[in-house]
Amino acid sequence: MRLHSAPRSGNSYKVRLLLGLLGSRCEVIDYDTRGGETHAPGFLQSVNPDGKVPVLELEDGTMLPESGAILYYLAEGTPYLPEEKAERAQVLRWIFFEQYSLLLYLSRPRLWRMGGVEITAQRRAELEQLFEGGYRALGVMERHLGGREFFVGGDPTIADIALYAYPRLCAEGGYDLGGFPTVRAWLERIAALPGYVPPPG
Ligand SMILES: N[C@@H](CCC(=O)N[C@@H](CS)C(=O)NCC(=O)O)C(=O)O
Repeated sequence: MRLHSAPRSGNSYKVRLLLGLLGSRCEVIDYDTRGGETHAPGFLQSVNPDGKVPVLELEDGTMLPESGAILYYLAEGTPYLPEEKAERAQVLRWIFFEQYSLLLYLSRPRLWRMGGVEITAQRRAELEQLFEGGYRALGVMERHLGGREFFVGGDPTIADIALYAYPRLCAEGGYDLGGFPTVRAWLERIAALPGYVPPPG
């Protein structure tokens, strides 16, 4: 297996984190996403027509894009994906929540800061909306985690891995997790797991 990845990509980090927790090794091929490498014709043709990482290249050469699908594939048969049907559905619920209700709001302000993007009046207005959506999603996580150690069942699953990356990185975009003590305690719980891989610096 090979992981097509980018060094500072939070979505790629999710996969590297799970690989570490599972004690699995995988060749990593890094791309410069800001330099447009993932939109080169060769990448679009043979790795991912969507021009994004992460992509897991399976032993038979099949390309599997989308962090949630990759986590699901890698976790099959491990404690990170429960066997019970209703719990598996809950895992998927949180992976979809992360993609639709959390990811963009938390990742874009970080992306702009990392890229030194000029904050025009229009972008400032957009940032306000992003923070509003992001804090709302963090509130959902805070409420769900009240009285729980992990998102689904009593042990860590790929729901936690999918949800971990961007809240862990969001301070780089200007977020303040001060009002989310339960989320912060959960972040520390994940960071204490054996095999934990630190986020991109
Ligand atoms: N839904 C996808 C999102 C992947 C994504 O947005 N990847 C970013 C890096 S974190 C990327 O490749 N950006 C380059 C681009 O869109 O040009 C996933 O969860 O894997």
